[in-house]
Amino acid sequence: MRLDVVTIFPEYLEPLNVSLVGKARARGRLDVHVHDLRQWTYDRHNTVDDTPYGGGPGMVMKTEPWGDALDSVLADGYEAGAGEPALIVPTPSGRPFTQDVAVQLSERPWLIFTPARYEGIDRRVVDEYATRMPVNEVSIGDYVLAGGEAAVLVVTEAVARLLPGVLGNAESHRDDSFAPGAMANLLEGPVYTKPPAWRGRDIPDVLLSGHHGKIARWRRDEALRRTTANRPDLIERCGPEAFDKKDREMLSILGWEPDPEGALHGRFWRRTPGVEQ
Ligand code: J9N
Repeated sequence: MRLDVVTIFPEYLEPLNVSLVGKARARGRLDVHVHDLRQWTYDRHNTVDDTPYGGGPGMVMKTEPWGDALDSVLADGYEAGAGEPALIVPTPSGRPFTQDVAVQLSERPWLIFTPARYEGIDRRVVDEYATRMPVNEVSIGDYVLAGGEAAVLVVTEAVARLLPGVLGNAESHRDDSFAPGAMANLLEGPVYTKPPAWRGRDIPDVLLSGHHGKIARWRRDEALRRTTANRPDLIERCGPEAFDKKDREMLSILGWEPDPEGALHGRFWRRTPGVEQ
């Protein structure tokens, strides 16, 4: 996979040289190109932004540097035989970046990222390149960053670890929380390693029992406990078929019950009124 990043802060992308993404590059799975947007400015001040039409606060990134940068990156990549590009634009106004989106992006040969500072990029840039390639405006969460660079690191790491040969066998991603098909999309429960006693705290006995059936059930119960506590939305949207008898028993202990009107509004589970947990 080829990645291009065009940014006014190329040094912010230094983490792409280390850790998992760095390893993917060393293993030849990723070919990363970081470009300084100011290469494509021609005035004394290397201007990349200007005031918004219609007024308002902040600055808008100008069309010409982005257009020239993207034309140049596209020419380079096509010449190198990178395949079909997709443009990724981090913005708080984008579609949520989820594990499913990461999987889809990991199947593409070439991703071009355009992290913006200020109040974003002149809309005509996105509209222009959308006529030439798929454009994904993505949000990594409901909070506002100062710029898209950190989002590029997030998306890149989520995608890189899905590439064949990047994660070792020991760290494979079949059981990830949010991996399509993982534990019916429950969060992972707690994990433990040696020593068995630490500062007066022991490991749950079941994990030392060697009883694989009981261990699996305990893990599932802990996953339900953590998911109801931290992500009730994930439980609510589970259909009636998502949980077996023992799951439903645990959900009842945790103060959850089937919503009798579930089929009407697509929320099949609700907190049992008046039960604290
Ligand atoms: N999810 C998300 C993206 C962003 C920004 S701010 C400037 C570019 C991208 N904030 N939050």
